Amino acid sequence: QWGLNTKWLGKKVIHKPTTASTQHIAHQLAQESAPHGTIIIADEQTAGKGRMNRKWHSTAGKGIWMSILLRPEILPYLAPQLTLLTATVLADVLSKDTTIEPKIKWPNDILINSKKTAGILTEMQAEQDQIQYVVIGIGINVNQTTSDIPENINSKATSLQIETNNAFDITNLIQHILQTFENAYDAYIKNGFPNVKDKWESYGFRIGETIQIKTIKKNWHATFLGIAEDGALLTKAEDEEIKRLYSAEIDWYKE
Ligand code: BT5
Repeated sequence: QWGLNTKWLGKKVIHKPTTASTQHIAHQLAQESAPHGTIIIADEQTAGKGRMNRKWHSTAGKGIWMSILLRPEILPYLAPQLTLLTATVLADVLSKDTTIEPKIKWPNDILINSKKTAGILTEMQAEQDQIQYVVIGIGINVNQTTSDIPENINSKATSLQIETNNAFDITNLIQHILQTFENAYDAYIKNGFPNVKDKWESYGFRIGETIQIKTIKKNWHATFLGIAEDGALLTKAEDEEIKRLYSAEIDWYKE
């Protein structure tokens, strides 16, 4: 059904018409020793997950709701690089398959015309200094019309169809994503992060601009310089101090 020309990715594909979350299935299969490269795809998710227990709306038949199980031989602290890698894969596929110019908003959003059309959720199971497995969840709004986007997010969310007035073949897009992902992942394992970083920055949202950064203790403004070799957000404050940020809240929409 999936007609993949991949070497290792998607040798095992599990397809569910409906499920709570493809992430749950991926974790279960990972515990049951499913192989590196196992894919779980759902037409509909009834409890799609974002980061930090946020909800991911997964309208039936209108998007790509998919998890990739990986067993990467990298150190656990580098796992966030896989999110950035995945974002470059999605941006590459969207810019090839559509007329759209996608942007990547650090760390995990794909934007079209400044609205979110895809999100990535990376979850890791590690013991000491070893990764047992990583699950990369990919959600892409494809064929939703405006009325399919829930009201509470319709000012900041969009779909490929809304932005292009075209309907897309979901299976074709999945094939293209998996083929592109396999090549990008193999290159990353072989050559490391520098090429991923360059590609990421070529799509980076608001690089060179002033952003507002919020942590529990304070708020400040800084110039967004790009990402560091380890995937952190690189900023320069008004006093010229260069900082790497790992988990601050960024207010991208103001100013
Ligand atoms: C994400 O979280 O962007 C990660 C989304 C990952 C979804 C995939 S689908 C396959 C796999 N299975 C799952 O259960 N999850 C993964 P975050 O950065 O926390 O963004 C969540 C926020 O985005 C929400 O709080 C909403 O504001 C907004 N949002 C929710 N659903 C959306 C949608 N369909 N399109 C655009 N924005 C959405």
